[in-house]
Amino acid sequence: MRDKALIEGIGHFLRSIGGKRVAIVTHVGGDADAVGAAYVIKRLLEETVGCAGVYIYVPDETSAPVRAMARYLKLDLSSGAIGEADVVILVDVGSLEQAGDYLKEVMRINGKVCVIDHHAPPQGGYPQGFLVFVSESYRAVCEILMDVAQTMDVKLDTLEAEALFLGIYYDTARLSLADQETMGKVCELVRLGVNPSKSIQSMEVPIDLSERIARLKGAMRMNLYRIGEWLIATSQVSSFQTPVARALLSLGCHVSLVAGEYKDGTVVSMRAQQDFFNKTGVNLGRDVAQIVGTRLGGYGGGHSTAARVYCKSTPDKAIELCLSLLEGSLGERLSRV
Ligand SMILES: [Mn+2]
Repeated sequence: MRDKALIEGIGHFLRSIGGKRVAIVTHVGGDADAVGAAYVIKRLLEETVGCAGVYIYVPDETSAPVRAMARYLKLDLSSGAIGEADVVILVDVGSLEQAGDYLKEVMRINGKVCVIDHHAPPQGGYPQGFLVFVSESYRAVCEILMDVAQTMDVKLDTLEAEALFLGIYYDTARLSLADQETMGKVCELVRLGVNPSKSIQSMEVPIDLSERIARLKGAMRMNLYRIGEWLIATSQVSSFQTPVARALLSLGCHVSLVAGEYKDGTVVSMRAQQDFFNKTGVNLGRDVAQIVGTRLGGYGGGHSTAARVYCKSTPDKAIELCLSLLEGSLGERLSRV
C-alpha cells in the first residue's frame, strides 16, 4: 500500500457518512479513471456503508467511450442540478474548475465536500473546510479505491474489478506507466474475474461515420501556425468541432482551434496539450474563450486545456481573435507554417 494513512482516512470518512445523500462529481467530461472510481465509491456507499442515495455527475459533455463504459457498468450518470446533497465527493478533479458547471453548487453545498484524487492539489490548495484525500504516489484514483476496498474488508465483484481495471489501464497510458505495485494490483483484479481484452473492448466504440468525415475534413482544411516553440492548428467544420479539435491535437499540434457556424453565430472548440498549459500558463478557458465570448457578443469558458465559445461573428473572425489573444498571452508573433 503506497499511503496507508490516506487509505485509512478515506475508509473512515466513507464509513462516517451512512444514511447521507451523496453526490459524486468527476472532472469535466469524465474518463475511465474518474468514472471507474466514482462507480466503486457509489457501490461501497450503497452496499457497505448504507447511504440514502448516491448519484454520479459528470460535468459538461461526456465522450462516447465514457458513455459506453457507463452502459457497460449499468451506471446511470446524473445530469441536472445536484440539489439536496449532504455530502459531495470530488473525484479525480485536479482543480476546482474541473467541476465545471457544478462548481457553484459545490461551493454552496450546505454540508461536507471531500476530494479524492491523485493529482497535485491546485496552487493555494482547496478551500478551507474541504476534506482532502490526495496522494500523487498513486497512478490512478482507481488504484486508491482498490486499497480502500481492501481496508474496508470489501471483496470487489467482477464488475467493480473491471471498473477499476479500466481506470488503471487508461490512466497509465495502457499500462506503459505502470510500476510493480500497479501491475500487482492489475493481477489481483484479473484474479477477481477481469478479462482485460473484454473490458477494454467495452470502451472502444466505433466512431460514427459522420464524425470520421468531420475529423478528416477538419484535418484537410487545417491551417498551421507557429509561435515560438508552439504549434497552433485551426480549422473549420460544420459539426463535431470538439472531436475535430481533439483529433488535431492527437496529430501533434499543441493547441487546436476548430470553428463552425452555429445557429446565427459561431462556435469555437479549443484544446491544448497539458504541456502547453504547464509551460506557458495560458489557460484557454480564461485567457481565450471567455474574452472572445465577451468581445464578440456571446459567451465562452472552460478550463485550462479545453474550452468552448459561442459568439455572434463569423468563424474566420472568431479564429482571428483567438489567435491574436494567444499572441498576446505568449508575447510573440505567430507565423504561418
Ligand atoms: Mn485519474
